[in-house]
Amino acid sequence: MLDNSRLRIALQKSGRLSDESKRLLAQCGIKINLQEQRLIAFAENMPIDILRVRDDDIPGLVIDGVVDIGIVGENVLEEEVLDRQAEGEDPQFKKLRSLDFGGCRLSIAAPRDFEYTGPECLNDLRIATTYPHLLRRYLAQYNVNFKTCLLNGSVEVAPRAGLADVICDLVSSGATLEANGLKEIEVIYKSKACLIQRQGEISPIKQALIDKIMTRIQGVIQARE
Ligand code: PRT
Ligand code: ZN
Repeated sequence: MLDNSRLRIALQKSGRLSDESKRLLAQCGIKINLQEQRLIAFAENMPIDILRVRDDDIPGLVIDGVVDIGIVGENVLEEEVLDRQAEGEDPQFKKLRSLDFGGCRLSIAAPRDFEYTGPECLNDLRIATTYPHLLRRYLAQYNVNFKTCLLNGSVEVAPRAGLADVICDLVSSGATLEANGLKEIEVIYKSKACLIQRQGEISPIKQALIDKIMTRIQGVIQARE
């Protein structure tokens, strides 16, 4: 077991948020020796342990109180919250702040020749996505029913492969959609990376450390603006 007196921070191990997450902690003065294959890393100059996991696991680790704080995309966080709520849970956590990286949007995209006049056009279509709950919440506003094709990767090839009519996936530059003959027709959620803390009691020492990190993050982000 990890030492419970040390602050536990969950970061994405490798992916679009990992470099910026590491850089942010480094700029806050936290010295971490990250060895590529290790799940856990220890800060040399502060009582902090870093857990390096898949981004999808971070909201659950915070909500379940396994780690004290975590950095994750709001898209992944919100989907996890909706998923747990659908299971009858009441997931709790504190959002400490949005961060200045990981910006993207979750959008519905259709083959270029699709004639789109509004969300109603999507009624009864099959939509490929990794984010079924965010998609359902959005389309419910328009009373649109749809069938899902759940994919954790390669979502953009689903229409061409005949698996789905349209997709709902993350977009940043739009190049992936373009390369797959798709056009963005509806932005359903705008996301950035954010810092979250577990709910519940925390030792004064750990809380003081979180407060110190928050003050430093504020300074780092302000200096970048
Ligand atoms: O292995 P692990 O599960 O940890 O990582 P992952 O592969 O699930 O996630 P990863 O590293 O791709 O993304 C982590 C987080 O980065 C996401 O949850 C978002 O919060 C954020 N983010 C920001 C993005 C993008 N931009 C992004 N463009 N995540 C994914 N993409 C993908 C998108 O899915 C599509 O395939 O990039 C492609 C589109 O990019 P453009 O530039 O061509 O539009
Ligand atoms: Zn992931």
